[in-house]
Amino acid sequence: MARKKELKLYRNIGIIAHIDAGKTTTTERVLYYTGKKHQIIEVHDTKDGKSSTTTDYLEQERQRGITIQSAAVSAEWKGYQINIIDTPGHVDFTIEVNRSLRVLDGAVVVFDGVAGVEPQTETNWRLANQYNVPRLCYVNKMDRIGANFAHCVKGIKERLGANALLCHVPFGSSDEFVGMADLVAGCGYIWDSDDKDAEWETIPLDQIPGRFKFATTRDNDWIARIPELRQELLEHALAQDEDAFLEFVESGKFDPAQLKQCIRKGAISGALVPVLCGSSFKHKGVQQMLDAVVDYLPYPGENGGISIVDSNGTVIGTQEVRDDAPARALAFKVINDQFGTLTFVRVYSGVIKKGDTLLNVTRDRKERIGRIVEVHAADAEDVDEARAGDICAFVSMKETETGDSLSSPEKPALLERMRFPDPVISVAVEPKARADVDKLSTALYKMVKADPSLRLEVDQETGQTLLRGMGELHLEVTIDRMRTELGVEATMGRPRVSFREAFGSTVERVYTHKKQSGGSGQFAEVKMIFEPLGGGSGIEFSDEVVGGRIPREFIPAVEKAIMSECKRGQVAGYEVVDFRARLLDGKYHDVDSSTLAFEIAGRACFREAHKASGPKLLEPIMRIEVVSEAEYLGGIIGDIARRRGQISDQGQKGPQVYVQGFVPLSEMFGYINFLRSTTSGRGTFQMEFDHYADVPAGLVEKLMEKEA
Ligand SMILES: Nc1nc2c(ncn2[C@@H]2O[C@H](COP(=O)(O)OP(=O)(O)OP(=O)(O)O)[C@@H](O)[C@H]2O)c(=O)[nH]1
Ligand SMILES: [Mg+2]
Repeated sequence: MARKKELKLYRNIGIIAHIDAGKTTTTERVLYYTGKKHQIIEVHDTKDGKSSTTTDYLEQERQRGITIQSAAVSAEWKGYQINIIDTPGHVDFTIEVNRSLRVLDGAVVVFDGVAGVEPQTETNWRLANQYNVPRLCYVNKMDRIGANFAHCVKGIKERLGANALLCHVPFGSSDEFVGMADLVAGCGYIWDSDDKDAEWETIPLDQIPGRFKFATTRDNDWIARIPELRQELLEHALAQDEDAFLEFVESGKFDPAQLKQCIRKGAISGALVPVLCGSSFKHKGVQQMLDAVVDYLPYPGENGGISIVDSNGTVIGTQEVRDDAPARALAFKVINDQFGTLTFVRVYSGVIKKGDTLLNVTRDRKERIGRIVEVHAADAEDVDEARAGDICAFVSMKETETGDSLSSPEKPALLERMRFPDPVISVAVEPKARADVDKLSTALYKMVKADPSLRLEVDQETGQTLLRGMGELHLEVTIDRMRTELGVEATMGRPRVSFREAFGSTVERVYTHKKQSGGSGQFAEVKMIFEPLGGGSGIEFSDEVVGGRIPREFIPAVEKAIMSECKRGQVAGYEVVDFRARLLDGKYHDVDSSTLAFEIAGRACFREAHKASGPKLLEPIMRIEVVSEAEYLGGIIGDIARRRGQISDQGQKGPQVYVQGFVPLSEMFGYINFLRSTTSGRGTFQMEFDHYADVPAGLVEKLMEKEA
C-alpha cells in the first residue's frame, strides 16, 4: 500500500511554553478551526468535572486547570496533516516537554503577552536548542491588560538569544487589540468581534495608519513603524538567498513565494525565528499561526534525520526519514490506561505493519506489534501500519520503555535517546490499608515506568519506600493518579531533599580481605585510587591491573562492588557521585580467592577511601524567580538571603518586578506560605533544579538534624 499522504504534507509540532501561557487554549482553537471539534471548552471551566478540553482530560488536569501530561491530537489544515503535542508548562513536568521535543520536527513557543519570557520558557527553549528543533514564537494574550509586544520581543532576543524575525505587528493591546499587520503578506487583518466565528477584514498596509487611534503612545508607535519594520523583514529574510537579496537591494523587487521560502529556510536552520502575535482566547491570530506552521516549520526529515549511536551514546551515523529503509522507531512515552499499556513511538524510517516483529535494540528483546493505534488525546483509532514520520502508539508491548530504540531485527540500530532530568525531592510512600503493600509496589512500579523523571528506592535503614521526583506537585499528582487510574490509595510523608555525596580529595587505598575459618578461607586484596570528578560527570571505573595480578574473572566483582557501595556514602548515607575509581593492583590466592571475596574487598576499600577523603555533602540548588509588586521587593530579597540564597538578577516585568536567584532546595519548603503572607497573596514564584553544590562544612550537621 502506498502512502496516503505525501511526507511533505505532514507537520509534527509541539506547543511549548511557561505555565499558563495559553497552550491548551490555543490547541483547543486549532481543533475548532480545523473542523475537528464543534465546541470550544475553556481550561478554567473544567473544575466541575463535567467537561474537559481535548488535551487536558485527566481528572488532575481538570481540577487544577493545568496540563500535566503531554497529549497528542491531529488536525487537517489546508491539505496538511498537523500532529500537535500540547505539553505542560509547569516545571515539575519538564520530562513531558523533553520527550516530546525529542521526537517532534518543530515547535510553537507560546508567550503570555503580559509576562513575556518566563523561566520555563527559557528552560524549554534550551531543550529545543539541544534537540535542534526549529520553532516559531506566538505572542498570545495580546488582549490582556498590560500586554506589551515590545517587552516580549525584547525578551525573545535578549533572554532567549533568538534572531527574531517580526512577521506580525499588533493592532492595539488589551481591550483595543483587534488584529495584526502581516509583514510577510503585506496586509493587515482586523477582526470585527471576539466571537469564535468572527470574520476578519484584510486591508493593504498603506491603509493601516488612517484606521487607528489607540489609547497608548506605545500602540500608536507600532503602527507608525510598520513601513520600516516591513523593510527590515524583507532585508532580513531575503538575506537567506544571495540572488534574491541582491535583486531586492538593486530593484526593490522580490517574489512573494520566494520570500516565504527564505523565511522557511531560515526558520528550519534556526537562523531566524518568526514571531507572530494573537489572542487565542479572543479568537484572533490562530489561523494565521497555523498558516505559519505550514509555511515555516519542517516536514518530517526536512531538518535532517535522527542520529544513530553506539552503545556508549557516541554518534556513528544518521537515519534519514524515509519509507524505503529498514524500520526504525524511538519509544518516547509509555502510559497505562483503559487500553492497557500504550507505547508511543516516533517512526523515523521504514514501514511498520500490524503483526510485525521488531527488535528492541536497547534491551535486545523481540517485541511483536499486535495493534497499532493513532492516539487523539483520550481516544485511540486502530490503523494497519505506521510509516516514516508518523507518531503513533503500539498496544501491549512488554519490554519497551521510554527512550528505547525499536528496529527491524535484520538491521538493528540504536537511535539517540532523550536525557532525563534528575529528581531532587523524595517522599516516603505507604499504603493506606496495610493489606495493600503488594498492590502499592506494583502500582508505583507502573507509575515510574511511565515517567522517567520519577525514581523508586528503598531506604536501607528504615525499609521505607521512597519516591523521588521533580517537585512537590509532581509527587502529589503521581500519588493521586495512582488512586484514580490504578485504584491504589497511598499516603505520602514529608518531602525530603535528595542530597548527594562526593569525594573530598583523591585517595589511594589498599584493602586486604582475609578470613580463615576451618576449611577453605577467603582472600582478596585490591589497591585503588578514587578521584573526585566535576559535577555531573557520573561514575567511571577503570581497570588498570597488569600482569594478571588480579585474574580477569574477579575484576567485574570489584566494579560491581563500587557501583553498589556508592549508593551509601560516609557522610549521611546518600549516594556518592562524580568520581573515578581506578583499580591499580591487587593480590589473589589460588584456592581462597573468589568473586565474593573481591566484592567484599572492593566494598570495604570504597568505604575506607571515601571516609578518608574528607567527604562532602552536596545539596540541590534551585533557580528561582519571584514576581510581585515593587513594594514587597525588600522583604523578598532579605528573605532570600536568610535562606542562604543569592540574587542573580532583578528588574521590571510588566507592572510588577521580578527577582531571580539561586537558593538551596532544603530552604525552600513552605516558601509559598511566606510569599503569600508577605505579599498579601499577590506574589508568585517558580523554581527549578539548577545544579548540586557543596553544603558548607559547618552546616552539614545542622541540615542532617533537620532532615531527621
Ligand atoms: N486573556 C486571555 N487569556 C487567555 C488567553 N489564552 C489563554 N488564556 C487563559 O489563560 C489561562 C491558562 O490557559 P491554558 O491554555 O491552560 O495555558 P497552558 O499554557 O496550557 O497552561 P499549562 O498547560 O498549565 O502550562 C486560562 O484561564 C485561559 O483561559 C488569551 O489569549 N487571552
Ligand atoms: Mg495546558
